[in-house]
Amino acid sequence: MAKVIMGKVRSNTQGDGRATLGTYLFDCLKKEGVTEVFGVPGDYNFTLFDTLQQCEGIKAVPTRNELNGGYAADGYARVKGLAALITTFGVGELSAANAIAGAYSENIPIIHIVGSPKSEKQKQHKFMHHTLMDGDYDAFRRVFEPISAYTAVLTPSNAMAEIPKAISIAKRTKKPVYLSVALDLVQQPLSTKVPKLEQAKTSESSLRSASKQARKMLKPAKQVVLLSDAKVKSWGWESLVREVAEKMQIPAASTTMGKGGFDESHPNHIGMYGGAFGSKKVQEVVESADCLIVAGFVPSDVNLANETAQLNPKKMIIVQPESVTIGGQEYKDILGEDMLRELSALGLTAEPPIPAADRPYNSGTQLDGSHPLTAQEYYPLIQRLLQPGDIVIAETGTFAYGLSQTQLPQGATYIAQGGWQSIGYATPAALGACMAAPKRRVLLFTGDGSLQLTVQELSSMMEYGCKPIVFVLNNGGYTIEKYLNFRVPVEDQPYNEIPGWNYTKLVEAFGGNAHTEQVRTIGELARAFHDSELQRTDKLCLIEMIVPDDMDAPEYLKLMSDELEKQEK
Ligand code: TPP
Repeated sequence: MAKVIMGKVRSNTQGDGRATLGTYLFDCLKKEGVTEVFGVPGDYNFTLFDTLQQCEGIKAVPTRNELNGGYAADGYARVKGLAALITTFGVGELSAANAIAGAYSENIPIIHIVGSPKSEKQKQHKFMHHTLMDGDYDAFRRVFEPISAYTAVLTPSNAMAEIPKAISIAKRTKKPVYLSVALDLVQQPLSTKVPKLEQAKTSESSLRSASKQARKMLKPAKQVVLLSDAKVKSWGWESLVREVAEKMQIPAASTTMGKGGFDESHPNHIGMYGGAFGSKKVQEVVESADCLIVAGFVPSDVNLANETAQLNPKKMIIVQPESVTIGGQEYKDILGEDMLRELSALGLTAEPPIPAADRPYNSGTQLDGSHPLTAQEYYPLIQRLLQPGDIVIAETGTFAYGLSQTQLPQGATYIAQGGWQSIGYATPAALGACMAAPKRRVLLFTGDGSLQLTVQELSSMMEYGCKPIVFVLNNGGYTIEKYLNFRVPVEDQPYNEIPGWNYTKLVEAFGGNAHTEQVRTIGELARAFHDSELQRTDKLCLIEMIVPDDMDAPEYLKLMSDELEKQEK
């Protein structure tokens, strides 16, 4: 990695060998495997950055703005399990609020650290820059309260209690936590002992009752199906859900938000479930099951395909991180992982053979095709080009819906903001993913409109030696929005058009050394991918996919748009 802030000279203590608030904070993060901290410096967080600069084994990764820093932290946490972000008081932290709220919504743990003005100034309620000029120093912490699992204002006397507590809450809830610290307190020595933290655990009696009830529902069931949803990924249950399907010999499908949580190359995986918008075959299997085990359920409009999903709660076993609901009855104080292990151990196996998988993109694509790019052709091609272990990042827009229907190879990590859907997320998230796993291949798929929000992070990626392959879908505007606003003819939606940028020239403007190609046909896309594969060993690659038909879109999105229009009438 070139030029990332470096400076590994001193140990993580102050001069006299004692830990300071700052060194303790970064030591705690390091113990959790966080070795990169995203963020933007400011005069209220200089002591945080200066301390970080001197810590060994953990470094700052500055981003071009705080929103991007938050998204990068999110992408990093999706690969490494936990991330950290440093912002400055008011202006910096509020810029990161969208990313933090997204992480809250999507169950991604981020330790958000805010540097605030000197404690004396705060006590005296002075009107300092970056404040609301009303002396209220708690205003921004309150902004973060509903979008963080925990907030605390650190001092040298509470840091040894608050920092481990905040990290433990972030890990348990998989949500962001907020820690603010005054500029002058970061380098002060600590003055308390670490209290023992309570860990969440399963109530044995509750688990026994749930297990008995589950057996009652499962035993007479003829067709049992597993549905793997969003929280499977956040809570790291990938191997547990696979084991349930294997031990019970049942088919498994994934929801849109849960994509990638169940190994899609596994013989029990039958495809993606998307209510009326997705595969009819998968819909039939899931909805006709007489017992449906749903792991990590998030009953959102995205997952329930705008309420077209027909899932009967009376036939469902819903396994959540700290509870289980069976046929509508909730059992509290059960860790989801314990319930999944229990289901695997029940010794119940299904009779019928696993139905054949439905993969919309398994049809062949002519790689030498010389006609203009269309979704119908490029998604099957993309699916063929994916490799085991890839990190695939899909931006909100037509790409997210199209890519949700691909079959991922084994060991692939799929990153998308399934529910929060903030455009601009994917590019900085790709920076985070590259930092978290420098040896893995990272493929970023972004629309042109989304890229225009957070494009600067291409420059961070080149600066720090990241080598993703970036696919920019140039369809000249917000195509997905044109599908979703069916009330008005497309010609009357000039607000859904965007300025035409020269995407391949961006990398030059950002001062980087990248390999770029512009492609207009499926044959050119296949060749560009092949070239990028050779070039990406030492540089970022950017492939601009020029699609002449601005209404070209994947089938899933078309069905969704039709259904939404019907529902509106
Ligand atoms: N602002 C934010 C921060 N997030 C949003 N989701 C939106 C606005 C609304 N929105 C959703 S998708 C989209 C917009 C504006 C357009 C995406 O366009 P593009 O990236 O070009 O993808 P395309 O659909 O054209 O493939």
